[in-house]
Amino acid sequence: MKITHFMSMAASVSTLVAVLSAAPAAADDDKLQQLKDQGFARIAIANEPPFTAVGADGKVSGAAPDVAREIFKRLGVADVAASISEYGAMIPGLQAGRHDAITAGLFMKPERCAAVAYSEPVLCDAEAFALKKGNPLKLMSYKDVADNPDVKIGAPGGGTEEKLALEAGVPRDRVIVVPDGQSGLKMLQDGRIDVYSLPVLSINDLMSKANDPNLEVVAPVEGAPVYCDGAAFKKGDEALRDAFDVELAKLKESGEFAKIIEPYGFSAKAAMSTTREKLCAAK
Ligand code: 6CS
Repeated sequence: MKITHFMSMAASVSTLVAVLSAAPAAADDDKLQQLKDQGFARIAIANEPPFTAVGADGKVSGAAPDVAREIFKRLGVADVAASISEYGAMIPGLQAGRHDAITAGLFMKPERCAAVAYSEPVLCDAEAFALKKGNPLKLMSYKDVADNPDVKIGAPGGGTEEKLALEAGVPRDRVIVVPDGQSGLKMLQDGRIDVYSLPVLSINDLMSKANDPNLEVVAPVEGAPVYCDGAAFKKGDEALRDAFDVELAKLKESGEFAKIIEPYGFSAKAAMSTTREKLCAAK
């Protein structure tokens, strides 16, 4: 192989290596324009009031979609189109391009922050237990569940409560995946689970509608953190996320953010007193 040919070969290989190693996650700076042209943003929700809700008429509401709808409107995207997903399937769905954003109360945690581009905080809440009246098993924490080998806990698949239970030492076969609130209540009433765990506002919403005198709420669950969600965007869509954050900050500043979320029971102050950086770093 002549030197010149070898050198040009070597040069092209090193150039190729340089290009590949420098290539950022495919930044999609015109994602916002795509959504404007599309006329709506496809959002993932769980249908867990008051975070997210789908009415009998198909209307999407809940604090997270209401905030997202208002912000997308200000960005020139006319509306949102929601699809219901299990929490554990939301991030894979976003990464596969089935959603443009997750606006569902998907709490910020380091492992999730590594997988998506979160906005600044939107909805904060503590964790709760729904259980038998009088709390006969004296369940105040996920550790109490772990310490009693007879106790079965229900929680959303891929959700925070499932992870908290497993981290507290509850064996996998005593953590029962519950697809939605109604199912969780029924399983509790039928004795298939001894405790059902969701965020406080979700449990309170369920219990207020169930109006079952044989059940009660323990809130907050001892030892569990207060979590906050943000809207979650695909890695590479940081330009869209940043545009969302600009409008979110204006909403917070003007008081309109509080007007949207506080009727649902959420605290604007809680979301405004923390940041994505702090929440994504929290252990
Ligand atoms: O982020 C989560 O995993 C949790 N968020 C809500 C609003 N409900 C349950 C879920 O596990």
